[in-house]
Amino acid sequence: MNRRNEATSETDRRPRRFDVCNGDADGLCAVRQWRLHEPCDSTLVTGLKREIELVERVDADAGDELLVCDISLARNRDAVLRLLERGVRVRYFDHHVAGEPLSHPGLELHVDTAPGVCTSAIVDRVLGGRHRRWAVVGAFGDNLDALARRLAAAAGLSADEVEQLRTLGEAINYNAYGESEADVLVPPARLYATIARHADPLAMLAREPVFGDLDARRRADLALAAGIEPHRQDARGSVLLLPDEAWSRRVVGCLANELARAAPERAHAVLLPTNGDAWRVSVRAPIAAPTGAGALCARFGGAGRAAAGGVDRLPASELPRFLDEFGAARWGER
Ligand SMILES: [Mn+2]
Repeated sequence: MNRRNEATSETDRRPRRFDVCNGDADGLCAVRQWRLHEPCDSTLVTGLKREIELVERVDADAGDELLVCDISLARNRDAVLRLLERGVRVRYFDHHVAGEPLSHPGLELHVDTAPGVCTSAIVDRVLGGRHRRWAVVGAFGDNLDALARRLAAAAGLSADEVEQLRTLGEAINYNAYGESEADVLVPPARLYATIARHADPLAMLAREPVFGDLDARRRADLALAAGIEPHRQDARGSVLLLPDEAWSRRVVGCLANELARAAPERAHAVLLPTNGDAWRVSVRAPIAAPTGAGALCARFGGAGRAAAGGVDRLPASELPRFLDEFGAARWGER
């Protein structure tokens, strides 16, 4: 092999950078923090909330760099390994169940699956709180109220500023939910283009009307959901079956969070009809006992973290078994 030619071709090609993240507030705010810390031209790879296996969409080569935020390593493991073997460097931040430990000289891994932690907070920790306001937005987006308020207090934010960042986090999170881009107001990749124009989320909220539009639409969708009676409800849990409507598909994530906050002693399952006689399921463990959601979902082919999980496709025939296991779940046990 001609070593000089190899060296020339390596130096001729500038390394490319890819930012791969979930399209929700936590994912986008994690990337925003890192890119404020290390600005560069990079290609964003993101999608709707339900799109998790994003690393396989990246066509990177030796010398290229990947930043991956807020998507499960367990679901992206093979694609990450393939890129690492190709000589791509990968920096990975996440709080979802990661599966077997993965170690490679090209991999910098920051995974923390503790309940009460989100990816934006992990990035905040690594950056020493340099862009903390974005971490507050991400934490509110993931419904981690206590974490968000702790970060906000450490950043010296006023009560009014905290409320604004909460509205922002919830609006960005809401915008990631849908079956297709037709369901959402702005595809998350386009929303990030707006976010990337701003260093400060409070200034962004004041100047960019899209976030007020998202907040208004979110409230309207929640009002529609409030009219639906629970399918099952007792002191330990509540199950809501949504109709097959675009507003249902948009509101399902923030509805689960709102319900969880309104009844913190209860677990919540929100189910949405999906293609072919099946349900898409969102589960929230009780806020007062925030473990067991991911484990329950995993028994039905889904995934998640301790406090929140989901099943992409629960066949309708499996609904009775899901309702039984949801009702019998021992929340709060590790
Ligand atoms: Mn997250």
